[in-house]
Amino acid sequence: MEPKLSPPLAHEHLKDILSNEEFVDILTTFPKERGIISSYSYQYQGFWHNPVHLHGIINFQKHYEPRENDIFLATAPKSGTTWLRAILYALINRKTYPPNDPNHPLLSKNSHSLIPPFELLKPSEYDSVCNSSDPSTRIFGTHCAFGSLPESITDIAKSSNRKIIYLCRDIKDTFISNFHFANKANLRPSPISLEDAFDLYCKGISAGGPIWNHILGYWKESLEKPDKVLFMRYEEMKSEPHFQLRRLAHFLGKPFSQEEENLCLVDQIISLCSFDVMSKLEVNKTGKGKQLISTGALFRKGVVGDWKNILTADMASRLDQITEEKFRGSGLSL
Ligand code: PAP
Repeated sequence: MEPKLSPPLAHEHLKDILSNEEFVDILTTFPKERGIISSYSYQYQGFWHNPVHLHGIINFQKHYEPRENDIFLATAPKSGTTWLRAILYALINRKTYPPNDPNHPLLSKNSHSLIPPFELLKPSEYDSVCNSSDPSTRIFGTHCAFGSLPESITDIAKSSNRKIIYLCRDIKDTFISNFHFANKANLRPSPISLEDAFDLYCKGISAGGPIWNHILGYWKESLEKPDKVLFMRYEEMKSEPHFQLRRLAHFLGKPFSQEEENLCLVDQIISLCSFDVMSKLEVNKTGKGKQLISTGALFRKGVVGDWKNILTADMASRLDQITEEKFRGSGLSL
C-alpha cells in the first residue's frame, strides 16, 4: 500500500523514491506518525525521518564506500547546519579558495550544495562528491543519528582517519527554528500550529528526533573518542567564533599556520560565513535546494534565545524539564 504523503512533497525526488516498490514495502513496516516539517514521519532505528531522508539513510548504510579521510558534519535539523557547513567548506578549502577571494564558491553556492547531506544523494552520486582539494576527503552533511551511520564510520577499528563533527543548539531555539521552517518550507499541505508542533517535538517526533537521543549519541562518542568526534555548540560558535574555528581546524589536523594567522584568515572565514553576509547573497535569498526548498528558508534570525519571543513560560519549562531528565547523568547540559 502506498503511504499517504502531502501533495507539495510529491516532487520528482520523492516520486522516484515512491516508485521503488521495494522501499515502499519497507516503509509501510515502520511506525508512522504525523510530522512537523513534512506531513508524515517514519521511525527507523529509534529515530523519526521523512521518507526522503529515510530512503537516503538506508541507501547510505548499504552503498557507502569509505575514503580514507572522509568527514561527516552531523546535526539535528535547525542546529546551525547551514552555518557550520559554510565554515567547514571555507576552512578545508582555504588554500584553493582564500576566504577573501571575490569568486569564492560560497558567494555563489549555498553551503548545502557544497557540502551535500548524504540523505539527498543517490548512491551513484557519492563518488562524485568533490568538495575538498584532497581526493581522499569528501565532506558529507547528515541529520542521521550516530547509531544509524555505517560501521565504517562509527567503529574506531574500521574508521581510519574519518572524522565526525557534531553541532548542537539550545533545544528551545532548535524547536522554534524547526517550527518556523515547517511553515516556510512548503513541505506540508497546511501550516502546523505552535501547539501541535510543540506536542510532537516533546514526544520526540521531529526530523531526526528524539532530539535528546540524537545529541546524546554524539555526545557520548565525543567523550569516548575525542580524536574522532568533535562536539560543538551553536551558542559557543556565536560567543567565541575564533576559538571554535581554531578548535575545529586543530581537530581536523589542519591548524592555522602563523602565516595564516598573520593574514587574519580566521577573521576572514568568520566574516565570510556570518549570517549578515550569507543571508544577503542572491543565491541564499532566491535559490532552491535539492528538495526544492527555497534557500531563504534556511536564514531567519540566526540569534541565540529567540525562543523567549515565542514560547510561553509553561512551554519553556516543559522543554527544560525534559532536557534535564534526558541528560541527567550524561555530564551534558544545554
Ligand atoms: P537545516 O537543518 O535545515 O540545515 P540549519 O542551518 O541547521 O537548518 O538551521 C537554520 C538556523 O540556522 C536558522 O536559525 P533561526 O531559525 O533561529 O534563525 C538560521 O537563521 C540559522 N543560520 C543560518 N545561517 C546562519 C549563520 N551564518 N550564522 C548563524 N546562524 C545561521
